[in-house]
Amino acid sequence: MKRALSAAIALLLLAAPGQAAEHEVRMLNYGKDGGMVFEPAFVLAEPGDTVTFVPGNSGHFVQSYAVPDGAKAWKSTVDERFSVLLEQEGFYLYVCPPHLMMSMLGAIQVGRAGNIEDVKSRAAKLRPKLVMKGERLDAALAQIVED
Ligand SMILES: [Cu+2]
Repeated sequence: MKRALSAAIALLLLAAPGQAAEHEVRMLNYGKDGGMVFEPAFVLAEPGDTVTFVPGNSGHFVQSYAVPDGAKAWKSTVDERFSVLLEQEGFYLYVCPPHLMMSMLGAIQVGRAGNIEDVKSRAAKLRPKLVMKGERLDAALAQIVED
């Protein structure tokens, strides 16, 4: 039954090409767990989807920290909306550089996360720079959907 359902869903997905989703992530001074956050901090996307970072408060921007091979790194301008078209499958980690110490960071998975090992080794280098709420990085990595 479960398998039949997944097959039906897969068929639906195949039957609807070009239905790229648009995801929105807000940059906030005060999130649900306190402090500066990207909300939601994790987005599960498909190739062709777009993520738009929206400033909810001022002083934030977004810079990629780890991207899959073949994907372009990105960096936005402070206080401006910024969209990223996600064409490359894999796991992406990003940060708000001025608030890195407070673990203002997030992650996006696009399709299969074939670059997990690379992301984990990059994350190990990032972890010591996180003074407060470093567990957010662990939480981001815990979101990796393996298949
Ligand atoms: Cu920030």
